[in-house]
This record gives sequence, C-alpha cells and structure tokens, in this order.
Amino acid sequence: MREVREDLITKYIVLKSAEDWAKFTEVDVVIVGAGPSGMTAAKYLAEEGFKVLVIERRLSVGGGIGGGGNLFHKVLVESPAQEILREFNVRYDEVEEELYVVDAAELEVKLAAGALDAGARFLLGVMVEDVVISENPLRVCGVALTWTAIPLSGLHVDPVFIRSKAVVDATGHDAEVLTVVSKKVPELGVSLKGEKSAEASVGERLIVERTGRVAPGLYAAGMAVAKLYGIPRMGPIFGGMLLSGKKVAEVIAKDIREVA
Ligand code: 48F
Repeated sequence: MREVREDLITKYIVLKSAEDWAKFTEVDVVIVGAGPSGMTAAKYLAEEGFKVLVIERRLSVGGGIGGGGNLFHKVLVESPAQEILREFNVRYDEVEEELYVVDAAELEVKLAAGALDAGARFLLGVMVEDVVISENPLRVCGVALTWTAIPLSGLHVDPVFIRSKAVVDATGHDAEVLTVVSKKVPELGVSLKGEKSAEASVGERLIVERTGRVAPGLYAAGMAVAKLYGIPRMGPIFGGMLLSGKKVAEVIAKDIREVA
C-alpha cells in the first residue's frame, strides 16, 4: 500500500476543491436542492450540454425520497413517469396498471448517479441563502451561498456568490428561494399562496402543469411549485416530482437557447 503523509491529504483536498469552486462561480444553471425534482432536472439539463450545479444543504442526496412513506422504504410512481425511471435505470414493480412501486434507496442513489453521469456537479453541505439580481431588465442572475454549518453556528459570516443564467428552486415544501425572493425582491412579483392539504391526483397533475419560469432567471420545480401556487400535497408518490424536474429542464433549455 502506498504511504501517504498527512499533509498531502489536506493539500490535494484543498487544491482540488478550490479548482472546482473557481469553476462553479459561473454556471448555466444552479439547482437548489438535491431532491427528486432537482436531480431529475440536473440530468436532463446536463445531457443538453449545460453546465449544471446542484447545491444541497444536507450531506446526502435524495431530499424526501429516503424517508419513503412514513419510513416504510418504498415510494410510488405513476405513469407516464416510469419512462424517467427507465432513463435513470431505476427498477420498478408494476402493482396495478400504470402504478409502480420503487425502492426508496435505489431511487435516490440512481437519480444522483444519473445526474452525475450526465455531467452535473453537486455541492453538499452548502445552502443557498439569497439570490443575486441585476437591474435593467430586472432578473435573477445567481445565488448567494454559505456552508450549512455557518447558520447553525450563529457566526456572522458573509456568503459567496455564483452567477448563472437560471436558478431553480427545487427546495421542496419550504420553497426557500422563492420565499427569499418574495420578501427581498418584491418588484419581481413572486407571492406564495401556500401548499394545500392532500389530494394526490390533483396535486400531481397541477405541479407538473405549473412547473416552469416564475420570474426572469428564476424557475420552480417539485413541491416548491405547490407552495407557490396553492396546490395540494400528495405524500410519497413521486411521478409528479420526476415529471416536474424533466419539464423545468425543457423550459430552461428553451429559454437559454432563445437568449443565446
Ligand atoms: O424536499 P425535496 O425532496 O424536494 P422535491 O424535489 O420533492 C418533494 C418530495 O420529496 C416529497 C413530496 C412529493 O412526493 O411531498 O416531499 O420537491 O428535496 C429538497 C431538497 O432541498 C434541500 C433539502 O435539504 C432537500 O434535500 N434544500 C432545502 N432548502 C435548501 C436546500 C437551501 N436553501 N439550500 C440548499 N438546499
């Protein structure tokens, strides 16, 4: 086995991380949240050749997937989202016509693997606390981020910034990016209605229908869409999350190409 001096461990971790961070300062798309909608969006955008960075507050990927249904380790997916499962190589069991059961652990790791293999990059343990805006015309053009440990520590530390053509709020039920924008950039007209109580089929359909651009440079996918438009929650069925991720990727790809 090769002998390794301790200082080399530090040196190469710091060098290679700094190299990445320098590249991450300007990307095409920042996706906030490595849940099902965010990771699905990341794969399809990266496959289109866009430079994609997924920022996840926790030290693990998956968002709400890993908890399955009330900690039972399975989740449901309905048609036509099985096409997406296939594209990520996720195995499923058809329990009724067009209704599928998926292993939660397999779903979260394969969504992440699919996004990474397509070329998306992930930062774990980092959170978005604000957006960057530009005037004339007014748009969101990046995010402010900090280590998750900083707010937990209570230390007063200024964040750092990333510039991007699109920012996706894929932060789930809390719609954290949209919430910040609604308070700090009222001119963008983002106002959150709040998520409604469960009505699974309606929630699944409306989330996919309403997924897309919220303001110039700002997009929403997954449960953030429910919080924005007052759409019912649906519990541990994930077809809508996957389809929402794919749809937001298509909308962003079109918008970026139209500007170019
Ligand atoms: O909550 P989450 O899984 O979002 P989603 O893609 O899927 C929702 C479902 O899991 C489920 C549901 C539908 O079946 O009801 O809840 O809409 O993943 C959101 C991820 O965003 C991270 C959070 O840790 C989670 O992994 N996150 C939240 N706020 C921030 C963040 C932030 N400010 N910065 C970075 N990551």
